[in-house]
Amino acid sequence: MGVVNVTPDSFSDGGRWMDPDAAIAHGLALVAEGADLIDVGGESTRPGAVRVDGEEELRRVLPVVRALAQAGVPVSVDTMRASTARAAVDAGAVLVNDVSGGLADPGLPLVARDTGTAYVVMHWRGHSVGMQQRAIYADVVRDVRDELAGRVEALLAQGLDPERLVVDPGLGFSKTAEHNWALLAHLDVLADLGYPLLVGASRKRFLGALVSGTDQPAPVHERESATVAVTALAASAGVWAVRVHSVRDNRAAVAVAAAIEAAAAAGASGAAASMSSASTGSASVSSASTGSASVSSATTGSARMSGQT
Ligand code: PMM
Repeated sequence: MGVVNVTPDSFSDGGRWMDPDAAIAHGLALVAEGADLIDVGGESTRPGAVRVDGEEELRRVLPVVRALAQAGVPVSVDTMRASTARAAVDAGAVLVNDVSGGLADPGLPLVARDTGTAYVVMHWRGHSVGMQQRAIYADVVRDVRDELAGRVEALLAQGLDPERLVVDPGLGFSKTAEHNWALLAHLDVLADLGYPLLVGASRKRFLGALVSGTDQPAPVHERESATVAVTALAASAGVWAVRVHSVRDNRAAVAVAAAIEAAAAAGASGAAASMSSASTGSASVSSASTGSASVSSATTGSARMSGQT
């Protein structure tokens, strides 16, 4: 999933794609690099960001969603507003990426329900202002899993189609670096919820801190290699998609994970005892990607995670 933020203030690409023509060209360039899906957003969600009003958000995203959809690109709309989601779906978006998981605007999941659009349920505890004060967990992996399970249950009660849900741990949203790493270390626990997983680590602050080795994170443009490493490991863990700002190298990382998975599976059929642990490891990838088939086809027509960036 390639990101196009039509915002002046996103931490990574803020201000670069405010002009609709530039945003559309960028989306097409990401597709040329290998993206299967383009996520278009008009509101920054970085820590401390102030909300943009609905009309302005719509003004930013709609021409971009419409043009990309008309060009045949599977488009996702990154929004917390029902009105924006509705207009974007009417303009051709095939997925609604709600970082609030239905908490910011209870009408938003209903747009997905009523239009049969796929829906991303991200783990979220509140809006960007004050978000990091909510980064308090007894056990972050268990708490995020349980809170996501609660959201999924509520969404199913609202009538959403379980075949069209994707869950996302929401890295960086009310989470410290330590929380993000713990969640990445236990993607299997989140996959056990039974839904395809989306992971958005791209260029985030915790990667900048890792690269610099200090409290002062490395600048955004120096976080790409770490992003690609996360992508390889997340793909190997069986995620459905990664949400990234730059596609080419992340696409290669997904291909590496898929090639190793295929080799492990081939080795397992040769039945050397020493291969059994590798093949067991790959089994979860296969089942996670099998589980994602319906969402993949709902959004991109693509069969499995190895094609998703
Ligand atoms: N992160 C951002 C925005 N939208 N959506 C999902 N599903 N998951 C994420 O982790 C996520 C998101 C913030 O990053 P950006 O400012 O670069 O878009």
